[in-house]
Amino acid sequence: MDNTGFNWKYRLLCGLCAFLHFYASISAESTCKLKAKFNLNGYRNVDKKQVVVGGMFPVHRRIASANTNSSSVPLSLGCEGFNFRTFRWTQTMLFAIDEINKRTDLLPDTDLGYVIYDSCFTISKAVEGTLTYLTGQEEAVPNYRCGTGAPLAALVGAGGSDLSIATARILGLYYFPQVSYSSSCSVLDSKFQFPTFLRTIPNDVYQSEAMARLVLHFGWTWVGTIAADDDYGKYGIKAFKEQVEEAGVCISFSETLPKVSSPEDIQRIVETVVESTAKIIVVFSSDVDLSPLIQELIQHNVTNRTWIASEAWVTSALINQPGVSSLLGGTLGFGLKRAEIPGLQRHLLNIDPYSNPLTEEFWETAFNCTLDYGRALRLAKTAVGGNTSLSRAVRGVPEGLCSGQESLGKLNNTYSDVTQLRITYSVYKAVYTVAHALHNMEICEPGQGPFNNNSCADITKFEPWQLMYYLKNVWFHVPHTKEPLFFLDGDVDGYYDIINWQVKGDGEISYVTIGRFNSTAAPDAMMTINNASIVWNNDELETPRSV
Ligand code: TCR
Repeated sequence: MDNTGFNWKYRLLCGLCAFLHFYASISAESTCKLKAKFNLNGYRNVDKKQVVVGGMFPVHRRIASANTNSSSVPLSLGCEGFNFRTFRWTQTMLFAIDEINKRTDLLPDTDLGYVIYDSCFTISKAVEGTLTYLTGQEEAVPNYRCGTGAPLAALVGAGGSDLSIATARILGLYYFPQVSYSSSCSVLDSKFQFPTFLRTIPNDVYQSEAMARLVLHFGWTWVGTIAADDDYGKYGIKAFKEQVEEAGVCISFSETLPKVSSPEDIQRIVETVVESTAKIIVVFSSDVDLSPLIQELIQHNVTNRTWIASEAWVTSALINQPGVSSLLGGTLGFGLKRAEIPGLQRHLLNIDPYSNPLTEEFWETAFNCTLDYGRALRLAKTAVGGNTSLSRAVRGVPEGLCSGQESLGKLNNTYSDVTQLRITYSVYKAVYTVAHALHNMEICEPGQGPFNNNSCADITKFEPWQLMYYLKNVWFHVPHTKEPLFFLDGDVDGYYDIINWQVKGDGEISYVTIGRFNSTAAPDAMMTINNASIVWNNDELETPRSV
């Protein structure tokens, strides 16, 4: 029996709430709109139990502008701005699930299925997705869930901290676990407010501390700050400022990046940066929010500054575009622990463009083409019973159309770039966390369980709080890296590579690790920096002064 190609229930809530399924599927009829569908792909291991894991990723960068006309039925807004980096995270979740389903030592009697939502980088979409997930319906009715059979495990997500804060409040009401791969904001550590929130990314208190130590390490006493207009930016920069100000550093300027594109605001920030005598600028922001400012600074030929990067943009291809080297060469920043994930690249390159509308959109955006031609060709092939003479007749793909056979490998796209698997690795760890918690639930011996009267939970119909128990107590080694993973109050240890942007001969930037920060080390050994290996802006070897 083949259960390796097992892929069931893949739903993407994107844009107009279209929900999609992989391959052929069999669905039990019911009045529930988002009924669990089981993709059997011809085969299914009926002996196995099933559990659904939810995933939420900011695959699009924003929602399309709202229709403010209140005289017609309001519709859920569509999304735009496809993000290749975050789409890679989505595919990594599928890869991890597939890997787990193939294993015989982890969850041997249970198969994981998945439902994935696109939060479009927007709180309202994240809330919509969470309610849909919890209730099992397209139009979510709180406190009501359609019986879909397989129990829901946890939600892996939601992306930015502002999104996770919103989703964690809803999930917390039901004591439903959430495991985040990228929400690092310090407020999320409050177990009182977010009782069921855990994360595989370190809390930003460590990053703010590391940034402050970095500034003090080089003796800089005059710095400017720029923060995104969200919880990540605001809390991150606040903690940084408190620490450096206490040590006598003065803040030259504090700017906030607009969430919704605003040329006037960007212009104002450019002027501030240009006019300030501070040579060190600390930026706590996601790459998406920072990108418009960087474009504008390049237009103004700004050089001779040293940028301190927060983790969200330190290795981002959206920021590291051709032409940034004179502005951003010499940048220092904090990157999460990096890992190699064997087999991931092959999985990424083997993606089937026709799986669902999101993969279609990915393909069309990546190759700047329309896939309809390929679809037409396939239909034509089936019509003539697999006879390819028709396809041969129309072999030359007309311009602007693509066949789905294009080579992703040749494209050099961020999506399949596996050199900087940092958040991607965090996604991988989050999925494994859920799998290990479920595994421990599955192997519970009756009479020796952790619940009332030493009872166990039943993996076919457990309560969210029962899974929460196992998640809190999870302890395992992450495959391939052997890194131990466990939570202390839902948080992991703070570890960062300190990365320097060094400009190579061809003008390209390479990320060189010049130091480390480790929150578990003794206070004076937490940060190690190799000063001599740093290359500063404009290829200077001497540390810039900002006093
Ligand atoms: N925490 C940010 C979001 C974020 C992010 C990223 C977004 C992080 N790293 C990389 C895009 C790419 C870290 C938050 O809001 O908590």
